[in-house]
Amino acid sequence: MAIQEILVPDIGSFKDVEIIEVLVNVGDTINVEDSLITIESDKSSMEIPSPAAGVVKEVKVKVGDRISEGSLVVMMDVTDGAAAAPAPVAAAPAAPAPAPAPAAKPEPRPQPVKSPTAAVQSEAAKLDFSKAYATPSVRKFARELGADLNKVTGSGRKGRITQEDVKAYIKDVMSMGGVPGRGAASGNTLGVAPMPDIDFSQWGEIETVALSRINKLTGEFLHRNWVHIPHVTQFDQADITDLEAFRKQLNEENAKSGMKITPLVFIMKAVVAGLKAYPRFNSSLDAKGENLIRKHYYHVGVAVDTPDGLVVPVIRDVDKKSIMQLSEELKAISGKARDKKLKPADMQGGCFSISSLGGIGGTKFTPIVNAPEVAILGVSKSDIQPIWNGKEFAPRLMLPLSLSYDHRVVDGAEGARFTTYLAKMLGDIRRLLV
Ligand code: CAO
Repeated sequence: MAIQEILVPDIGSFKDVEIIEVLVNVGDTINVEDSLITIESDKSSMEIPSPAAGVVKEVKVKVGDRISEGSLVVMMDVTDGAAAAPAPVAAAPAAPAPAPAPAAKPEPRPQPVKSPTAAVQSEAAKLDFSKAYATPSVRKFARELGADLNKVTGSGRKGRITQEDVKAYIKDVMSMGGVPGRGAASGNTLGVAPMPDIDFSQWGEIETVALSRINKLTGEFLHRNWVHIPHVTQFDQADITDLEAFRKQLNEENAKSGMKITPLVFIMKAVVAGLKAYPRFNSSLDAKGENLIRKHYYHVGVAVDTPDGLVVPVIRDVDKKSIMQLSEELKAISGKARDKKLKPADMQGGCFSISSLGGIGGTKFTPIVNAPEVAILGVSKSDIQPIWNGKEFAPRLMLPLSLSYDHRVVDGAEGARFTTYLAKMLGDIRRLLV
């Protein structure tokens, strides 16, 4: 044991910066890399970690003091001899972030297995929070709950992440049926090298734009589903020439009411017919992957494009609603989504999702299954094609369908049967009545 001065290490271009937090008290037992103080410049904040383990004997700084490299922070009764050289520091940039300096990435400490949440905590312990703008107590809180701080949007001063922000993030993740921290951690569990941290400004002018909360959450779920679900996408097309003529007629008849019917509502009805004919598509795998939970209700999620990102509100009991009711509900719920008024419950309980890009364009795409559902239908823009009718080529309006499904639940043959069935229903919508 020896009393040792703990000094501010090399902190790059930071000089004469203000201390905004003192994170230790006399008598505290400190481990190597525990943060001692937080300093803040105009652009970012930074935590100064302890290069040594021991007991704090004297705190030599207070909030508001200004420090530079070499300033004395604490006197410590050192128990771990690794103290001699001050450790490099990990910067926590505020938005907009400056080009990050190469940051030391402390090895995560092993987490004792104590509770059912230990696995999630241990995954969170592996995450690198060095760029998250949060105090040590908030970092600790996030690790305890297994939350990935990199995905939390800060509401504090200069975008600092508060404990409340972590709680709100956990609430959002849970309400969408997820596990905090798992999304990002899943990349690590594959043993894949992390994405490199690149300074793009070396090649030209750049700007940094923060992802919205929806972007972050959606990204986490898409990543999780992409990694966990063995996807197959089946392509097909439906002849909607007659359906389109009927839809146009309905729209003309309803012109005064202002109600517009799009192809999507007919597709929803055809999907429900498909779910009834092929019930494996209306199921979910249980958590152990040993049983299928078959649903006897027909709630369909519809992907809605909003300025803040993709959301998938659910329209309930599609089997029990008319084309007009579905049109009204689709209009209302997509409006609610774009006005950011959806509640978590509006996005839960779906059996199957539809992602329609038909109003935009494209010929086909491969949507990602919206787990715990087992399939999703992508719809692209219809166009007129020459179709052989046995005697000649006739111009027909063809609708491209892209069905992605979880291959653990649905076989390829069943996938092809489902799209063939959809095409048959959409080709002659009278069949939806049978
Ligand atoms: N082929 C050709 N035209 C189509 C079409 C199709 N498959 N689907 C819709 N259209 C037409 C509509 O009839 C409408 O035409 P008019 O204005 O002439 O009447 C126009 O395209 C716009 O339709 P819309 O997009 O407003 O309405 P919708 O009912 O088809 O879709 C909604 C509603 C909320 C699903 C849609 O607005 C949306 O947000 N789509 C994007 C979904 C998305 O981002 N998916 C990707 C997720 S990642 O997998």
